[in-house]
Amino acid sequence: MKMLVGHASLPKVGESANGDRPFFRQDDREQSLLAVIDGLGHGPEAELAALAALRYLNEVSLDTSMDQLMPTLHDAMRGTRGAAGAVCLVRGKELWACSVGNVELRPQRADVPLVSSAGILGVRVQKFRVCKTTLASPCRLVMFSDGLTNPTSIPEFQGASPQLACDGLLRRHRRSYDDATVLIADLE
Ligand SMILES: [Mn+2]
Repeated sequence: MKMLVGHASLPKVGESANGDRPFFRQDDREQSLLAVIDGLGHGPEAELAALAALRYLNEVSLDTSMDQLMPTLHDAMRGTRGAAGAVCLVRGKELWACSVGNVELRPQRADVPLVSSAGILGVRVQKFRVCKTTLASPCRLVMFSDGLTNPTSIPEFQGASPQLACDGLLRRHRRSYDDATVLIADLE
């Protein structure tokens, strides 16, 4: 599926390390991997946890199933402080999604019955709840960390590009006392 992606991320006010990371990757067969990772707390240790996640997400084959990808991501992050995180894998019109802890996926014009998995990536997750659905195009996926308060203005940015919408949402809903990240993908 053709995809237009934007993201915006800021560390907690007064902190230079950012424990939050947005992630997007697409291979030459238009298989896509999207994620928002929120390292526990904030500061350098949180950033190390998020970077461990990104290292794995950058390397994993996009032919990997989500049922395999999530536990392997979890293992790749062991030894770090751990993180919350939402991950979406898109192949054609098929979407697999999984969220551990407080990173939310809010689809627009699509129904994604995702139930959050309890636990902490890299530390302890009992069961990865993977949701699979078929997307009706066009739709928008909005993923954000808990550094944003309930972003009620998502619909107001419906006509804006993913990047402008991310910038606007971050400006409007960011909590200054935590790292904050939003990622938006438009699927055509
Ligand atoms: Mn957070």
